[in-house]
Order: sequence, then structure tokens, then C-alpha cells
Amino acid sequence: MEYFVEQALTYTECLNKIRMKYGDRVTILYHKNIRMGGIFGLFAKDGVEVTGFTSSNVIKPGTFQGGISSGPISLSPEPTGSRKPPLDFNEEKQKILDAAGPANKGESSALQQVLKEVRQLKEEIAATTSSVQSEKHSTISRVEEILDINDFSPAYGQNILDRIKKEFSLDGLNDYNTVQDKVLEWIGESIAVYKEEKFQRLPRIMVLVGPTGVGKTTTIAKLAAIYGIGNSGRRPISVRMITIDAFRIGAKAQIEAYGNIMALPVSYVENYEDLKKTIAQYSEGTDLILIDTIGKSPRDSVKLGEMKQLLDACGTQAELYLAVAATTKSSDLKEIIRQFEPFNYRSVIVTKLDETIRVGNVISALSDLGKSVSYITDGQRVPSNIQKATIVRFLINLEGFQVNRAKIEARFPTDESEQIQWR
Ligand SMILES: Nc1nc2c(ncn2[C@@H]2O[C@H](COP(=O)(O)OP(=O)(O)OP(=O)(O)O)[C@@H](O)[C@H]2O)c(=O)[nH]1
Ligand SMILES: [Mg+2]
Repeated sequence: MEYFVEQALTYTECLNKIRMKYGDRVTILYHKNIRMGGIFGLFAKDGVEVTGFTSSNVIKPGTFQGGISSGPISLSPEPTGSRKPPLDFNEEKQKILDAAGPANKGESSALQQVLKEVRQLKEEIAATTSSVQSEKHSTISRVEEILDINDFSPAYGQNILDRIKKEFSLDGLNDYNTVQDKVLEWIGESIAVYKEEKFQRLPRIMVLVGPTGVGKTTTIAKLAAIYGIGNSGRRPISVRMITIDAFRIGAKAQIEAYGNIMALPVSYVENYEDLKKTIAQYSEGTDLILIDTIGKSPRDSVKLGEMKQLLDACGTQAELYLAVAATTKSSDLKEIIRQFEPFNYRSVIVTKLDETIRVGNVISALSDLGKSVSYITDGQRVPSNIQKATIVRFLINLEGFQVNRAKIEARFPTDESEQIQWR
């Protein structure tokens, strides 16, 4: 008599395997569903495991009955379609005794021994199966947790985890720091920083659109300061601000206040004709026209459409930017990015980076939808709280990773001459 434990993807496959290996004179004790193959629970498949024993003196041929058997059954061939009556437990016990050998016939100690061995076997298998099932490599669990903390979108997170599984061997996974550095690198590679084109035709027109309250007006003032006051030793150029937001209480006063402080002119327009006329009027002698718009709910497609029509007055050379707040959750960011799509904006300005420690939402929403980031703002102070976006800036903002700044700066170098510096 010989015990066996066979595994296969299906019960029938398993029985065929047993039949091939041991012939028909076998007795099946039980079967159970298991997870097969894989490493640390990855790539495992559902399967079936059958435990039984071979015997030279199998008792009465039985028919295999589908489902979980309540006792030992024989695999002996039987005409198809014939159904065996329910198994009698005592009779089945006796079968095991018989199968254990003539010398033990009738002795319950033999049965006890058989059952004990089977139980042990079962426990051992259960222990390994459950550890295979639940055990995820600690490196993968750790990265998963960090991606979660940083509010990366589920799709983005899954991509990173799949890539780890694909690119690291079991041995490689044991080196957490190397995996972590690679993950940071992949995240960095997924951030597209907008490359500003050299603008040929003056005036350059920059327009900011976006949801309400994200910081468009404040950002317009910051941009006006960068270019109109000069920075990093750059000479100031002639800048004018135009706001479409003239009727809201306080809105006019807000941009006017910035204009006064910086001694930069502000114009107000209400409609397409006004805007077209104002741009034409100041085209001569103005290098940069910054246009502030009224915040729009991404859900209000009628208002978005009206705004789009009005902005057509800026002409095709106008550069539109979408402002979004870093504090917006990933799924809302995606909706905003999609809803503003008809504006054909060139890039995204991420505001309020100072208000959150999680930037995975921004990184994943931009990456999932293939958008670049041009500026980031990180505070209410005008003009100093604005920077050109850099990959490093996003990576050092991530929670939970041990970021080796020198390493990521070397991997994602920043063109310092491009940066805004206030002295
Ligand atoms: N913490 C922080 N606050 C900011 C930032 N940018 C703007 N704000 C603040 O956000 C609030 C709204 O800013 P606004 O510039 O008026 O926003 P807006 O997009 O023009 O708003 P609407 O015109 O109403 O759509 C103000 O209190 C700003 O000071 C930033 O980068 N960080
Ligand atoms: Mg505003």
C-alpha cells in the first residue's frame, strides 16, 4: 500500500493523473481545493488535491462521484452513468483496514494509524498551502502600503506592483532598498514635465482655466511677478493681466491689488468682443498677456462651453494651462482633467502643494491621462510660492519612501537656469 497526494488543475485531471501513475486499484480518501504554483502567492492558480492510497486488494469497485467525497472511494472503472449508493462509513473504514493489508484486517489500530498519517499529511499540506496563499513578499506589501498612503490611483499602483513582480526575482525582492529605488525611478519616469516652447510671436498669451478656488488668480499674479518683475537675473518684460472675472464681488479687487503692488496693468473684459479688442489693443508693446478666468465646475459643461467660446478670442497662439489643486483626490482630478479637455490646454499647473503630504493622486492622475505638469505652487505668498515643476520636487514629496535626494537629482537632473529664483 502506498499513499499518494496528487495535484492538478481540475478534479478529473487529478484522477487521470492518479490513474496513469497508480492504475485503477486505488482508493481516494478525500480531495480539497488548493492554490497551485506561484511564488509568495503570485501567479498561483486554483487546483485540486486528491489524497488516497494504492492497494493490491481494493474492495469492490466503486464509481467516482463528483464533489467532495465523504469517505474513501475506489477509482476502478465502472460503466458510466451508474450511481453508487451513499457510502456506509463503517464499511468504508473496513475498506481502509482491508487495504492496509490482510494482517491488519479488523484491527482498529491500523485504521487509527492510517487516519493519523492522513491527518498529519493533511495538516502539513494545509500549512504550506495557506502560507503560499497568504504570504506576499514583505517588500511588495511594503511598497503597496506606501503607494496607498500616497494616494496613488489603484490602476497606477497595480502597474507598479506588476512591474516589481515582473522585474525582480525572489532574491531581488529580498533587497528592499534596491526595489524602493527602482520604484522611485519608475514614478519619476512617469512624471512628464512640460517643456516650454520658445515663443515666436509676441505677445505671448497665457490663459489659466480650472475649477473654482484652486488658486488661478493667485497663480496669475505669481506669473506676472516672475516675468514682469524679473527673476534669476532675468530682465523684466512688459506684462499685462486681463481678467474675465470682473463681476464677482472681490474678484476685481483681488487682481487689482496684485496689479497695484507690482505696478502691472490689469484689464477687465466681459465677453468675446471685449477680450479680442483688449488683446489687439495691447499687442503692440506687450510681451506677455496673462489671462485669468472665472473658476468653473467641471460638471457644468454648459458654462465650460461658454468659457471656451469666449477664450477663442485669444487666438490660436494662446497657451492654455489647467490649474488643479494638489489637495484634490485622484478620481476627481481625473474628472477635472477630462472635463477641461476641450480647452486644449498645454499643460497642468499644480497648486497648493504645501497643503498636502500626498502627491500620488496628482502623479497618477497626470500619468494615467498622459498630461504634463508645468508649474507647481506651494503657498499663498505672491510671488515667491511658485516654481517650475521638477520631477525631484514630486519625488521628495512622497511619504514613506527613503528618498536619496542626491541619487534622484542625479537621475532626474534639473536645469537650474530654468528655475525661478527670488533673491
Ligand atoms: N496654501 C495655498 N493656498 C493657495 C495657493 N494658491 C492659492 N491659494 C489660496 O487659495 C485661495 C483661492 O485662491 P484664488 O487665486 O482666489 O483661486 P481662484 O482659482 O482664482 O478662485 P476662483 O476665481 O474663485 O475660481 C486663496 O486663499 C489663495 O491664497 C497655494 O499654492 N497654496
Ligand atoms: Mg480667481
